[in-house]
Amino acid sequence: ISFTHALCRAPAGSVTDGLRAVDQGDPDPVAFAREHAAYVAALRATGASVTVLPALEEFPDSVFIEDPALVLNGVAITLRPGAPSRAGEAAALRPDLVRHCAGVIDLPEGAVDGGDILCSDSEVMVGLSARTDRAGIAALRPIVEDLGYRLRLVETPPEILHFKTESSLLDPETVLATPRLAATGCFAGYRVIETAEGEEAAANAVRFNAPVFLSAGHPRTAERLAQTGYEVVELETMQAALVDGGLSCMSLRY
Ligand code: CIR
Repeated sequence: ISFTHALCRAPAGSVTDGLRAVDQGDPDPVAFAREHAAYVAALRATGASVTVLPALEEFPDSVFIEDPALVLNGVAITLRPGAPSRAGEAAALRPDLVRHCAGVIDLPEGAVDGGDILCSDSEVMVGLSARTDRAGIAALRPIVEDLGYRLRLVETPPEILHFKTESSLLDPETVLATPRLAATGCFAGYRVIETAEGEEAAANAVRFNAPVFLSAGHPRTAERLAQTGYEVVELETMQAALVDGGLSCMSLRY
């Protein structure tokens, strides 16, 4: 939850071709750029140094920079995104990871999307999903353990894109999650704050230094967090939501 740096990637015009489970219309690249700029500004306002990498037109989903890599203790791991149209994003990002991180390790096989990885201080939870398979998790395990973390395999319920679509870490002991993900029992040992009914999309939040960034339009969940003592800052995610993205997907935090 305490970060000095973030890497983001500007949304491409081709984000209109981004993957989505249900089509509710294409995102508007201009509005997306505006939302993204507000997101970057909000991260910077916490005092972090935020680098915005140039848009990659050949990868419509590349604004969701969290999926092709994971940074642990300043060391980057290039992942292997499970969607064919996104597989090349890790190689495209790699030179920037070399420049900005203390080292780069490549996941050798299998499929893992960063959106399926929830990190706390001590453990890295990795959700099996349509994008993340057992071979990828098995390959990731020794890398994560070498970096001093425990890896725990969890299940992403089949109707959810990514494990973190419906969960985020609020502090070392506390997770924000949807009732359906919490009901799987995967957060045993953590305090769980559930999103309010009808506000499931709020679960993809980001604790980044002092504030918790929450997707705008989820007033009852915002209220729950504020009452628990968190500083809540709301950010618009309407464009990202049209292509199944949220707040955590748009940065690599370290
Ligand atoms: C995709 O389907 O891959 C993108 N349209 C959305 C990725 C969202 N990323 C995330 O939850 N980490």
